[in-house]
Amino acid sequence: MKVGIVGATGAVGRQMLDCLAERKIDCEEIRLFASERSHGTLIPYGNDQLMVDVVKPGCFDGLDFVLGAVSNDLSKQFRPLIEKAGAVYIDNSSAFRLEKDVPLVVPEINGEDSLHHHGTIANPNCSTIITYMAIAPIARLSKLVSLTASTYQAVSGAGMKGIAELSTEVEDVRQGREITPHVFPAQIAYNCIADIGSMTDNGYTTEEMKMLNEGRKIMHLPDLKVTCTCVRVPVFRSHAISACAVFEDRLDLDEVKKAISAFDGDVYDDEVPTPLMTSNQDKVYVGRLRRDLVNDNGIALWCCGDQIRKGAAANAVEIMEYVCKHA
Ligand code: 2RA
Repeated sequence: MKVGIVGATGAVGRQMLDCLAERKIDCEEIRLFASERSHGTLIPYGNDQLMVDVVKPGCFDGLDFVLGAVSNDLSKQFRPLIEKAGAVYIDNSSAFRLEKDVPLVVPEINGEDSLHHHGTIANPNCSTIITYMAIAPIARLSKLVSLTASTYQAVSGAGMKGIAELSTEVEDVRQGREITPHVFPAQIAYNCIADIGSMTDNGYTTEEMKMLNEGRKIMHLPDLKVTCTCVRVPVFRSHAISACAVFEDRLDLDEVKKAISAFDGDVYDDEVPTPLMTSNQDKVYVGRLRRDLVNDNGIALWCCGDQIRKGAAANAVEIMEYVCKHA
């Protein structure tokens, strides 16, 4: 298999490369692409080092898959070149996620959808992936009717610059220096910011609307009702979500726990999962399962997952594996 990664020097791009190595994916060739600034950079891969190139005419020729970890604008620029070269584009941007002909896939939930692609497959938003990984096994017991969620999102969701901003601000506070946020809309050190993405007309942010729109597509539930509040927290890695889901039936909690434990990619944990304990691994941890005290058919839970891995890079690599295995 010949694989390319665009945006190879960012947090997600680097993790994609690590996932290829960890999963021992048999790659005959790997081509890394990033901006002019990173041209010539060497990135370790197993016992080798791979050199980063820039995107130029013909650079995708001969590749089977291209994994994308670039902005929406760049993704729109690269998609036609990748499709023209005959490679399958697995895109982590939000540019095409809601397009009818672009499958939006979490392999454990709707892997089948990836087989109906027309050249591009979209990776869902990170907090959306982690939340529905927790909800999907329950939705197989009874139809999911509605979801109310609050997210606690790590700074690395905003990439390397998000990590740098939290580190710098913690030091600035320690030294008594004035804080000037650049990446987040307010100081993130010792703070929480309920403002991720940009504001939309209905008072919800773009990040919050992804939980609704992407959730409906992944779950094949066009009428699913979702209310979400997305919050940035001073945590380096791994997003956490508090979710309350209402189903058509009143479910037995032990059955629900069993279903979550049996679901590929999930771990049910009677201890309370935390971002720290769920960082740098690919599973989604679910805990605090209990009956909702507002809705008779509601279930409340807490879940955590590494958003650079399962919320982005690992999910993209899993999509590639799924397509290879089933195509
Ligand atoms: C965030 N949703 O956490 C983004 C990453 N995809 O900001």
